[in-house]
Amino acid sequence: PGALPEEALLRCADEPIAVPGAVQPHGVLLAVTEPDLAVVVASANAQELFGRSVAGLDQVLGAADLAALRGGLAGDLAELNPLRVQVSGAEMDVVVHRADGLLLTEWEPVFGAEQVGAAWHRRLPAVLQRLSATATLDELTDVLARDVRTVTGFDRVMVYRFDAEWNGEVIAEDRREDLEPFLGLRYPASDIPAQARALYATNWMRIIPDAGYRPVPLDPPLTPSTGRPLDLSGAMLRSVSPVHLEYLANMGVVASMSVSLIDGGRLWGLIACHHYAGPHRPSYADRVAAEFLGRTASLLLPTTVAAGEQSGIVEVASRQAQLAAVVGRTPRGLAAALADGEVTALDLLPAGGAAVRLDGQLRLLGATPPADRVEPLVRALLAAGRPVTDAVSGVLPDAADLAGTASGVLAVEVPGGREDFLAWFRPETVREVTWGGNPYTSKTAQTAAGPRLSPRRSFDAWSETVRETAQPWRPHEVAAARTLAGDLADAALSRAAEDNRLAG
Ligand code: BLA
Repeated sequence: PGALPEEALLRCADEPIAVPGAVQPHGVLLAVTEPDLAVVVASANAQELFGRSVAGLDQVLGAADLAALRGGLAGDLAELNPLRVQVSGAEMDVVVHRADGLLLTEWEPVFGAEQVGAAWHRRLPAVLQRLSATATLDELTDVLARDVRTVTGFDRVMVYRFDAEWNGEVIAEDRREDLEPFLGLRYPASDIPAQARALYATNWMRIIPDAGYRPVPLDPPLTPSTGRPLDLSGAMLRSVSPVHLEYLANMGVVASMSVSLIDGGRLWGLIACHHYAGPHRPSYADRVAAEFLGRTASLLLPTTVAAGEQSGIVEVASRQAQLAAVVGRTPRGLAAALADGEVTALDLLPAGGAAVRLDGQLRLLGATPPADRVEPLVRALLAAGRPVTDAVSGVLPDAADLAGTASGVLAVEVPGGREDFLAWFRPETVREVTWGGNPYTSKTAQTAAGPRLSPRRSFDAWSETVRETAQPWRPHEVAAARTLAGDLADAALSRAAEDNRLAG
């Protein structure tokens, strides 16, 4: 009892996900030697599937299938997968890869429900065309979510993007109509711990067809040649962490699949799929199709993201030019022009609200703190030398109650000694998550290993870390704000000169 959250999160990162010592029950794993294909390690359900104990692959494969397997072993194993074979009249997909000096063969019976994306390769050109025709990250991820859902038949498909601290946000979603949207929801880094992210940065896909499954142990538990449990990091049947299964249960998820999105070797995000109605197991071919879409999107990501950032910069620059023109042609009443004109100060950059104080007049736009709080807030930030902040309450604890509108403030003085300023406000990013029908309930779960953080607890922990913080201000936004303030100062100077000339 009383374990610190950090300790519990560390335990999370200790989950031995590469060597769980067990597989999921929707298939059988046989690890064999090469070239004789003698079984060294088998999952405990092998006998049940094959109707006998298996000492070598030649006992279960027909001559033709055996020849096809042997023939493929010299080349790229990925090209062999899946090998469709007949075992005592039943069709199976066999998928192979190497680990721990052994050939790991995974056997998955083919079920009737395999038709969802069977004709997928015929649609491939259209799908690729759709993906590559997208111009923005929103479009790309929308198309990706939709097509992965079409191919796999999951109830919900999300595109999940990591931030610099490995927290994540659902940035695109396609779902069954009646489901509550998750779009825009954010999750803490601990929901996908470091060792899982490391694995997902090299292994593109994982599937849990039925999160209520009973793990099937490996026999023997320790591989004789290594003295360790078999490395299952590349195995499609790998049994997943019990913590994660608890997480899925808390979310009401029965089946889960995720495909990595990788940008230059770095895990950029995940395509995360949920099924709620019951177990769901897309065929191997359909899973590969989803992986293919993830890989293709991954190739398109860097240019799409860069284009988006560039267009954000261009957008701010063009608004800045428009506002400069307004300032240039408005000799009097600039506060009103910037607040009520066709292009306002709030349009300059993405923000929830803005304040314009010119010639002693204060004008507020959008969502801002109450009028009587704005000026003291901005002056205090300027006085503290922290006019640009995404965590106001860290600078001014008394302003914590303004987090809903002003967790982030970008303030600039208008030079000229009139105490004029411009300010932009951003709200805190945290939003409460309400799980329709299946609220997170358990807080700290007691397990044999001691207290563990449940997903609900981790969300609370994350909320604490990001509460009262806003989207950070980008350098070009700060620069544009300063330029506008400079333009206003110039306008004030030329107006003063004009007044002097008229008076003189
Ligand atoms: C794994 N956590 C995962 C995975 C996802 C998430 C997608 C990959 C496995 C899969 O495909 O199901 C998280 N899933 C999400 C999130 C959403 C979603 C954020 O749909 C948002 C909509 N998880 C916790 C805590 C721990 C934890 C507190 O919340 C640890 C104590 C662990 N998550 C955890 C572990 C794995 C994991 C260990 C690896 C599972 C594995 O591959 O074995």
